Amino acid sequence: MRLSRYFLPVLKETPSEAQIASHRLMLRAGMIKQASAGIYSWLPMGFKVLKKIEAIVHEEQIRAGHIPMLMPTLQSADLWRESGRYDDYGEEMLRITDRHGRDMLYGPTNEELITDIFRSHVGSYKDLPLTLYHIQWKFRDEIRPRFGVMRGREFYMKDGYNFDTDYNSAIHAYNRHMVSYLRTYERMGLKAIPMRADSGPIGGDDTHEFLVLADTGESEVFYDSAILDLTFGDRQVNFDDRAECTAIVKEWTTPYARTDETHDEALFAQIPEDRRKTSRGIEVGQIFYFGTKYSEPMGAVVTNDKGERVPVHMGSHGIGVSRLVGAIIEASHDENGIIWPEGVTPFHCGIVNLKQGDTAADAACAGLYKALVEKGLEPLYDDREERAGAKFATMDLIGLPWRITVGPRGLKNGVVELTCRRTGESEEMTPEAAVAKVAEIYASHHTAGHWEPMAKSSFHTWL
Ligand code: 5CA
Repeated sequence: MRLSRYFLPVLKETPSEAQIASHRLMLRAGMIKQASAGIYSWLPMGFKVLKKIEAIVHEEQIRAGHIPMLMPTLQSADLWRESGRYDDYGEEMLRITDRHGRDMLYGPTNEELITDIFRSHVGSYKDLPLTLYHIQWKFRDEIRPRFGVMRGREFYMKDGYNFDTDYNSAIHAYNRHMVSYLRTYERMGLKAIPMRADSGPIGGDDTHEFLVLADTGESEVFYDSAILDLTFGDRQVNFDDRAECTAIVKEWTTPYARTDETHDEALFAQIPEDRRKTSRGIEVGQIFYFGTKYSEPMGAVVTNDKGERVPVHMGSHGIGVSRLVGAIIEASHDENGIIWPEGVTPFHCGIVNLKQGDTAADAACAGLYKALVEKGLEPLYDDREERAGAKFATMDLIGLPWRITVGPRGLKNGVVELTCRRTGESEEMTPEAAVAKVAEIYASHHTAGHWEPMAKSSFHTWL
């Protein structure tokens, strides 16, 4: 993409309404524009990051054996009356009446709708286990929408629902989700810690939230710092293997980690003092096992292997896709702007032409652009008639992990400059060497167990 042809409405001033770094930076980098309180338009660069995050979520869900689908945003109130949640959900639910006077609502989550689909089509244990998920807009009329996309009213969420014949298989589904979430967040460059939490309006006893540590997080968390040493890395997991998933869950849930809702001072006190940590965290996902809470009242039953009709055991599993855009920035920025992790960056590499109109510089930039594209990468070429300082400031603000700077002086010696956004370190090298190095960095990122070959699906083709 050439910057002169893109739509990147960067703001010079720091918007006064934004209280936290991610909100400020998303506005300044022209990623979002508020449409009304807690509701945002996603401008091209914000949309690109959102879709990159969505693609990782899809890939990891599919890898774990879960099946994508799509449910609508508007739902009929009747289903929610069946589960009893129409009245329980309260003011957070946006209620709408259609022209026939029928009660509708903008879905805050989808347990009822998915249970209705299940009961209409599945009747035997032979069709289980089954996990269906979708990524769809949700609406919760939050009393205090704030921090930009972090606590929106309209937000984008992955919600998955497992259906199993008995407790043990449902717990395997719970564990499988935990394992796939660990992979998912790590691919986005995040450390998200599973913490025992409270289930709120979704219900059930077993629930973990995934929290990214950040001073601006809304949750208070307590943990054993030993958990920070755990990494998922490039281990290959057989998601059908119960023992393997259980072992990984045990590894991550043995060190103490809880939100304030479930915090236990006595247990906490047993951790060696230097490892006892209190901090704030951003909740980027939550998994629940709630058994037959919805299947029983809504009649989602299957015939088991003894010929008995039993309600299915269910759980639901959410990832805050739009919140993640803010959470990643919160975890990865400096005073000059965003620093995208390689896994979610909107463009892989920036190209800055220090002297637009100079024949040699223009040609070198065009050559770099072509070479990067041939390596399967997407560059953003700043080809505007701007001062070098302004171009660098824009690149730092929008946070592409790598930048190649091209100027007539360097070209006389046959070199360009490759700069790492995270460390600020620059190195001079030939254009060919710069392209090879950037390509190598992304190739190793994609193959380090994070992106081993999968059947290409339609999710990849248009990103
Ligand atoms: N049905 C369950 C699991 S699918 C559910 O709704 N879980 S949830 O309430 O925990 O939401 C899942 C994730 O959505 C949260 O972990 C959080 O990351 C994100 N989320 C929740 N509310 C908001 C909001 N107002 N703005 C942005 N993201 C949100």
